[in-house]
Amino acid sequence: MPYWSFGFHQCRYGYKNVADLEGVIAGYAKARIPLDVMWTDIDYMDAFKDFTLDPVNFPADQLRPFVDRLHRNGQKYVVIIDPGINVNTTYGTFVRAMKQDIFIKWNGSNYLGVVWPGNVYFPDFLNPRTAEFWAQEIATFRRTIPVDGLWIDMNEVSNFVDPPMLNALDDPPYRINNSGVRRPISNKTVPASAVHYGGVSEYDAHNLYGFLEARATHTALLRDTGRRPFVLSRSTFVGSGRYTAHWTGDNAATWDDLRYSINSILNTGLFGIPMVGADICGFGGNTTEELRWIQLGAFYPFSRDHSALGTVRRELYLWESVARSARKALGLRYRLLPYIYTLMYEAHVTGAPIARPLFFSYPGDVETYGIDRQFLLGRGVLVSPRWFSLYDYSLTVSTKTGKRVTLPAPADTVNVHVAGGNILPLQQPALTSSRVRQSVFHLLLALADDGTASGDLFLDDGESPEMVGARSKWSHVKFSGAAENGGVVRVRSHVVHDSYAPSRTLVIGMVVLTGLQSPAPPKGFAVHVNGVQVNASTTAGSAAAGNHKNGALGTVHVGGLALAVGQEFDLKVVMNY
Ligand code: NBV
Repeated sequence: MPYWSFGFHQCRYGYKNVADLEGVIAGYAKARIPLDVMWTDIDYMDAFKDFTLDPVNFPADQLRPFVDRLHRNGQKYVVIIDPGINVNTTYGTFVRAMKQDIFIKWNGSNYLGVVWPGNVYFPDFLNPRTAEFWAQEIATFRRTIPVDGLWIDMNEVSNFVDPPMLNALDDPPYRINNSGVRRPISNKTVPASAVHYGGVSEYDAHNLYGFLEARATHTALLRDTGRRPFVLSRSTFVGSGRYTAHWTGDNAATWDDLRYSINSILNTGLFGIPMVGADICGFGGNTTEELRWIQLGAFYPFSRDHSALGTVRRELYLWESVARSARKALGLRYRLLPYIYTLMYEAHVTGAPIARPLFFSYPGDVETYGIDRQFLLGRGVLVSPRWFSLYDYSLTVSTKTGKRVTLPAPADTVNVHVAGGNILPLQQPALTSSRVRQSVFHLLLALADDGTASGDLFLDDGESPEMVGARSKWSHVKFSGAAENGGVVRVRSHVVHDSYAPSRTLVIGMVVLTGLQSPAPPKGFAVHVNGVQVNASTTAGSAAAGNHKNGALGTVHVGGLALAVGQEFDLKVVMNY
């Protein structure tokens, strides 16, 4: 996933026109809430036809300058497309598709369904010509509106009509439970007796539709932009994580759905799709100020606010208390971006999810198995959202040793903790991820009981197609820290790979040590970098070490440093107690 896609996204079904979009972006900027990506749902299309623009509300001569302005501001633009192609001989996309003969067949001709634009045929993504057709349409559309990513919806495939039943495939001796009712398997989709390229039946290929569309869309974007694509798909299958992000579909603005979003994203991560999120604030129904979903959603791997047509607006700046929570939670997310992006790298090379259930890190602790109201980002960060229980207004969490502790959870705060033993690379919060990328790093060391900590940083340009490939430029740095006798803490970096040039100019300006066994503030410090003492008195900030108590364990800030990320260093902090 490209780096920018880890920023915050704003969407809604029902944005009226380009001015409406402009207003939302201005609202975020004015409230000083980060916003990386603006989205548009089916509202931008002309009569819901893919690759067209509503000539009145989203005309090219307004939308194009709008997207150019977004880009100049370091922001991105994503729009939706649906698979069904409107059967309409005045519609270029349809005419070209017919010429290529790429639609799903049924009973001797193209299968006719109904979706937003009315009558539609469905592209058959098993047909290699379809991917070619799709890529051409996307490239042509991008000449008018250079979207940065595509959102592929309705790809189960969703159909507004129930197809007639032709043969035994359409009515096997079992039914599906669809919205609580037992229905034939073709309910609201393409008939199971429909036929794909190579004679493959829909019965056999049904679950692959979203996967194949995601792959074709990913390939099309890659080919047209030369950059790492961003695709968001509603339907997925095993392997989809290679090509697309996923959101959990139409949830509701309720406390229950807020809660279920956690196990949904954890499951999806374990299924091999690390980039996942639920619609923040809830899609259906009217959200409330109190729900303040962003306190959780700011820590989904994919963080997007989205809502349904006709419901109350829920952009984060609309309520002052929500805006405050958003600045706080998203501010932390943006500081954590280098850590989260490094987790994307880990997901890419090992398959480990970004958001993980606690048992993923603590399989030996059976107490963690049932925990679905907290989760980990990587192995280092624990997110504990806040719930209102009618019996207990505070949150209980279990520690590694199985002890339960109660944390205060004031309304504007979401509990997020770093686990002892980790080193987190942090950057400075900003309103876009592109600004964050240029800022100075802080290294946060949370020492474990045994006084050690370790962590990773992966850096690249955030958009080259391959994260680690023969032609890619990237840097991977491993950090380790250890408390030694006599009040000494050593922090070392080991450069595993370094071909990304900015690693030489990006610097670590501060190292924060927490979890020091002696809670008493040290009386003095000496700081050495690569064996040379840094004179603490040279400037006020130079190796200036402020400190404060953190619970029973000490915390020390060592500021005024300028350690190039790509250069190995050995930092020695001597504390005199
Ligand atoms: O395109 C409209 C919606 C979209 O906002 C939502 O996120 C999708 O899950 N889409 C479904 C079509 C059906 C809306 C009722």
